Amino acid sequence: MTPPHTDTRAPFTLEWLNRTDDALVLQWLDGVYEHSLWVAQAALAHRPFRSLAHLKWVLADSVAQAGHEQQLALIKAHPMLAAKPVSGLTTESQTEQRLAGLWQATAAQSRQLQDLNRTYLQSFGWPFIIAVRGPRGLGLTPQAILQELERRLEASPSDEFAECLRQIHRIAETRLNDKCGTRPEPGGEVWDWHQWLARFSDPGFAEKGELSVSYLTAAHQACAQTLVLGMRACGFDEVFVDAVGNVVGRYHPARPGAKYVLTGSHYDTVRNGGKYDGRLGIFVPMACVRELVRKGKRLQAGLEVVAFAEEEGQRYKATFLASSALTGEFRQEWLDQLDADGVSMHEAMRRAGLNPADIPAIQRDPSHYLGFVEVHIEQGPVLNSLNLPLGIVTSINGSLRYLIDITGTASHAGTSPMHQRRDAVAAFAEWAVYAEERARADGNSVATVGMLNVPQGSINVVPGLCRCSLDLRAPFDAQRDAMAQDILKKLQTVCEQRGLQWQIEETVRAAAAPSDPGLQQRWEKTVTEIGLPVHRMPSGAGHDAMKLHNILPQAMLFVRGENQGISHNPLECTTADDLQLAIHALLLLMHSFIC
Ligand code: HGY
Ligand code: MN
Ligand code: MN
Repeated sequence: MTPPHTDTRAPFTLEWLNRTDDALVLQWLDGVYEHSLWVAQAALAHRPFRSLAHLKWVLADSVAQAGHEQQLALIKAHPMLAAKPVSGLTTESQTEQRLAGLWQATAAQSRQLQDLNRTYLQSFGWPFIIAVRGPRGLGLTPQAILQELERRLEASPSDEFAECLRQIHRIAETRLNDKCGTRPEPGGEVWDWHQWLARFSDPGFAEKGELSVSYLTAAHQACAQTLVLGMRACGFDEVFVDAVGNVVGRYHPARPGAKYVLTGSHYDTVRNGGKYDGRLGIFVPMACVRELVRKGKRLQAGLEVVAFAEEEGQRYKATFLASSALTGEFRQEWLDQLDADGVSMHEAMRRAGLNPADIPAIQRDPSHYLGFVEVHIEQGPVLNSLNLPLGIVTSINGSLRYLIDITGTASHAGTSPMHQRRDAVAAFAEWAVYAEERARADGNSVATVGMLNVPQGSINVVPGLCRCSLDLRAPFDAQRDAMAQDILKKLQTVCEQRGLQWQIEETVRAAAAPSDPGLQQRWEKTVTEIGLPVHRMPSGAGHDAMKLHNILPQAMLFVRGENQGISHNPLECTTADDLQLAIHALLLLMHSFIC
């Protein structure tokens, strides 16, 4: 019996895959992993496959379980990327390289590709591998491929080995999609929505093609308007902007008066940040509502999606201010905070047409909701290293943030003897190394000085003032506080020993937020229903969910990041396929509420 899917127009059936003898299935899977049928053979032992997502994970995990030599052989089985059709290329590779426009590369690009390939091979001992169809699945440009090749030349051999395997699994994923005649939609459209919203960026970043959207800037307001239009286009029953700039969409339940599930995430970004942090948790539920509207379907629970206007704390010291408004924790004194240009939050709101007097009315009545769920890109390497598209968050780490001034005496760099200096930077350096060591000692705590400067510093002046930030996080508040106590005590000791002064302002105190067991189990059930293994993990990053935690049960779903999960960085990325799975998971979760 010939595989029904050799004609890719035929619908893929799991039943065929699970019921047919090995030889035929292997014939069908041949080519998914380049010249490496052993991967499919290893995967067959894990039948029955529960879904296409499960098949993809089993194949990837079969490679993960293989030894280093077999993995290296798999990498080496791939052809060098070429800017022209070369003999020996598999049909799949030819299709992919053609799709990427590699064969239309300019002569200069071809030469550069050959040179970089050669350098890469000499550096690592295996060919450069990239899924040329890219995270969207429609193909990278030759220029993008060359940029990636140049960037990855700087990686460590171990990171590059892992990245090549990830790229091979991504190649296999798109090949399997082709074989099954499936497309990750609407995941691909949602991927496009992220690119679209990233067009808006603040001055000083936009010109460099970097993404930075701080609270209530022109770019931020353009994002808000785009989200309003997007939610309306998806078919929400109500769409409005509230007094702190949150964009809210509500999709009513089948029965008037039934409760809502609250979901959402933030649309502001860090400076030169990624396109998916926050926004993914807005677009995924928007796509869910659009799917429901297209089917004319109402669920037992309503869905309220909040695009939070501010979470990152970039423009003002206050952070999570938007979700704080929903929980009734917005502090009036925040309105007097000034940004770097001396513009108060109150003034920024006035300029944006927002009325702070309306902020108290934003507070939500918890009795109207079943809970808060947030879908968020992982912002870390775990899911990427496990070849898992989705992860279940067990708890969000507690965090503390401070702004610190270390004050010594500015003096002549040439005439001030070393033993008579009151050097603010030297004091900072001694303290910062301790802070790193103290956090590392816990094993799962983190301490970060993300901002550091010497106001009015000069090259030939001993620094009299050093200004920095401090971000401390740990899975449990007691652990976080013990670390903070030690690190701040050390600051005092260092300053006293060196005869310096110090000032410290706590700007954020966010308690650790364990997931609600019931909501977490619902996420786990959706991931199981999708056919994937359940991986539970803490969140090192803070999220709006930790604020909603104060008034509602909450739980989060993580989506795998590409480029080893890097985040708060323009390399932050996820794929159309993983977005598709996140949409599927949220729809399943929403259907699970009987109320
Ligand atoms: O810092 C955080 O963890 C979040 O991205 N605001
Ligand atoms: Mn962030
Ligand atoms: Mn975020």
